[in-house]
Amino acid sequence: MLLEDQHPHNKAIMIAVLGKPNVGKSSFINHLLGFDLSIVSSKPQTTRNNFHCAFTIDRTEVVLVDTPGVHSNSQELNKRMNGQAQMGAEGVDLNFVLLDLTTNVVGEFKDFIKNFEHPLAKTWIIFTKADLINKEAITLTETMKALTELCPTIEKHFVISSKDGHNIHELTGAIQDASISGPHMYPNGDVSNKNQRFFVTEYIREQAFRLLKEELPYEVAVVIDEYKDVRKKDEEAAPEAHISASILVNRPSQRAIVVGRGGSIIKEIGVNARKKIEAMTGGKVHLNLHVKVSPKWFNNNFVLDEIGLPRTQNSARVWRKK
Ligand SMILES: Nc1nc2c(ncn2[C@@H]2O[C@H](COP(=O)(O)OP(=O)(O)OP(=O)(O)O)[C@@H](O)[C@H]2O)c(=O)[nH]1
Ligand SMILES: [Mg+2]
Repeated sequence: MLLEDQHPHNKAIMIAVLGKPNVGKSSFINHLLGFDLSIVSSKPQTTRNNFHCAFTIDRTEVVLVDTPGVHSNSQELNKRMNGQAQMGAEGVDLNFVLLDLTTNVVGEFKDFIKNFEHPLAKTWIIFTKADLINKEAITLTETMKALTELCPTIEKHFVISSKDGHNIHELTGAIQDASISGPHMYPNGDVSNKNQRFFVTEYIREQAFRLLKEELPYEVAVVIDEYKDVRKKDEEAAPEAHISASILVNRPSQRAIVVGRGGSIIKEIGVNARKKIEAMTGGKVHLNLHVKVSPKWFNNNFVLDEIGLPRTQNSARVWRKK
């Protein structure tokens, strides 16, 4: 019997989606996937881990690797986030470097290259947020010349918008043409190499990014304390999950802000995150949130390992709990 994932007409491609923080990497991925898998916020450095986001177009499987925005920062958390971007680009067939058209794209690209340690293999430039500029007025000839001088492996460029879908169809056609004959990595309909526990922590953190101000979202991490799938006697019944998670903050004063007056903020985080988790699991979710003070968790090996950020070459000797 011919296995569907090994059909001779199957094609596949893995693409790293790279760029500076806030250029629209996760929004772009969600637009191509057709649903909001990856978390998005108006604040930079929302994505912290790299992970696969898979979808198919006819017999072509496209695996996009979402990555944290590349930036320079000496904090251990940020070093590991940059490490995730480098790792996300390892072994891929193609790199997409996203540049936000509302910024100085050549300057931003220079800054990206400076902080991205490895030379880029085959690369396409994706100019994002085209809905925010006058598309008729842009000419990219000089810009592309400057970018190609900085990175000779650039092959193509596209001007897109994840808000109104501008040029997305042309881009997916080009992705299909660039894909290679081979088996699929996610033949059973899985969409990621990360599990539901990971996305639960992301959907809670997404609310923290939306509802908390200034530096606070950057000093928040989420860890799962307990995740229980409740087995129902009736096999047809929708699944049910009981989840307890801790929101870690750096200082006691931040705990009070995250809880909010009369528990209002943590309640809003919980209600919004639960809706998204239920949409993912397709069943009822009981979500219990606690706020814990974990001083300088962003320099703590144990916490960083727990949230899926391994040490990198640039990691400092970091503080350990005795
Ligand atoms: N108008 C407009 N806004 C966009 C577009 N793409 C992304 N955005 C907005 O840009 C902001 C950042 O988007 P993200 O997708 O989180 O960016 P990112 O590159 O993944 O950011 P990090 O994970 O922080 O590196 C959000 O407010 C998005 O709504 C676009 O095509 N048009
Ligand atoms: Mg992102």
